[in-house]
Amino acid sequence: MKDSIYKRLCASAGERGGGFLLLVDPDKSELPELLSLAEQAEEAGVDAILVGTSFLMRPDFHESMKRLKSSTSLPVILFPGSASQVSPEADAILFMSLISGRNATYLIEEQVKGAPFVKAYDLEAISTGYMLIESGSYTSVEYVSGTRPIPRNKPDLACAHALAAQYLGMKMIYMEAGSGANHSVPDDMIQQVSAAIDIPMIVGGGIVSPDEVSQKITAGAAFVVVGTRFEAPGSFERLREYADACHPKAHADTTQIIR
Ligand code: 1GP
Repeated sequence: MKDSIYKRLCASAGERGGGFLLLVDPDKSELPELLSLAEQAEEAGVDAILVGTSFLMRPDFHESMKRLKSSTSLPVILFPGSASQVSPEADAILFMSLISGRNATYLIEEQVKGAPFVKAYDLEAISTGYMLIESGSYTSVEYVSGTRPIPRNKPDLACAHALAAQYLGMKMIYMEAGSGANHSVPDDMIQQVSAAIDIPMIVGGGIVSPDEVSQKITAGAAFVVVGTRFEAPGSFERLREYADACHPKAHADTTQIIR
């Protein structure tokens, strides 16, 4: 099975202290904006582009993916809300199971529907335990998946879920507060889960500043995902600050060189 993108991202995150994944939601941006964002991402120091949404409403999704893929040399990784978002125009897919929920559709059914396409398109499948964490509001992913999140004051429950994913052989944990969440995943929960597991953790949802990115990395996230913050036209200018906050070791080295 292919694993080169996973290995490359993990190696880079190890060297630079973390990795920055930019989420592009195909339902929220027009094609020219998607392309412009992808073009600027590489220059800004983004490690990879995630593409996905809770509920796809874009009829030209596959054509848009093709244009997006040809506009960047960064890895393009699918972050699908369902099997209908498996596209041949990507390098890899976060092959996720919504392990915090008890809805068989998102635990295994969509995966069964999507698996033949992942194989046919020769996508690198990165097995990921996807955990929804309570964020202070009712999010799209909760509504669409019909699942309840893990309470934000129950890190022990989050640890048990993450460990189960690791023992099932999953390669990553994604702790998700939900797109546009009021509150991101709590730092103490990130700390406790990252101490409990040996696989890399992605953290996303409701992260709105470089300082918040730094806090998630310091707490133990290997990768931080930001999407909503860069959906407004012209918001790209601060992309580099977010990427730098995800790469504390690279930043420290540069500072030393300058000194
Ligand atoms: C959502 O974790 C991602 O699935 C990113 O969330 O859009 O809130 O940055 P935001």
